[in-house]
Amino acid sequence: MRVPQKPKASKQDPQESSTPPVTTATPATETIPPGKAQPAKKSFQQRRRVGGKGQEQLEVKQCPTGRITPEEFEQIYSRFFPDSDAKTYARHVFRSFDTNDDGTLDFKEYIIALHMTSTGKTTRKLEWAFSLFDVDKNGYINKTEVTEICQAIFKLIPKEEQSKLPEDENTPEKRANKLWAYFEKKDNGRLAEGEFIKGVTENENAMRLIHYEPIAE
Ligand SMILES: [Ca+2]
Ligand SMILES: [Ca+2]
Repeated sequence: MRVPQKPKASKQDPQESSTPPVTTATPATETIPPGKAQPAKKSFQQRRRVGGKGQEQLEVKQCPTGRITPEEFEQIYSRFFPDSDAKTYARHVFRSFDTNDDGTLDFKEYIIALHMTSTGKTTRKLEWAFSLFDVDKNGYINKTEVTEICQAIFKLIPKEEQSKLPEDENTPEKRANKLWAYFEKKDNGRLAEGEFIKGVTENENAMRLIHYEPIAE
């Protein structure tokens, strides 16, 4: 299993902090799911500022454990994808961030998640994308895993939008086939992280197919 580099932002050890600023029990409306690039970063900065102005008590009350459960994570995602089913995708994202496999996201994991997904560096985002696709965390992506994530991505796409997709990517299987073909691997082959990042970086179609960007309203 790959453990992400500890970012500078996580210097503050959650165990030592009596006032974790991440609210989880009742996600505030401004809580942005990791993966939503810039807003997520802003959200964290806002939270830190709020924490710095003496409102820690409120935050702590709302967040007694300082941990996010899969259900809470799904709720956060569902708010951002009201017209589709974000649960499956949220579960995969959650798994990719739950680096110690204990079934919850602690403060450190959450901060790493924000760092991985909101930093401007494409490589860091693609490292995260790799961990998202590596469903069994064995260090390789196979076609079954690509299909699984494509199914989750597909559920994020509102039905109306699905009907407008190109013929060769209008089902999860077609999307997976198209994406897998860009990596030039056999159906029973597997992709290491470097190959995945290189393949996606060199092909904008592959880059587009590994995620779903909601159309801005
Ligand atoms: Ca965990
Ligand atoms: Ca794997």
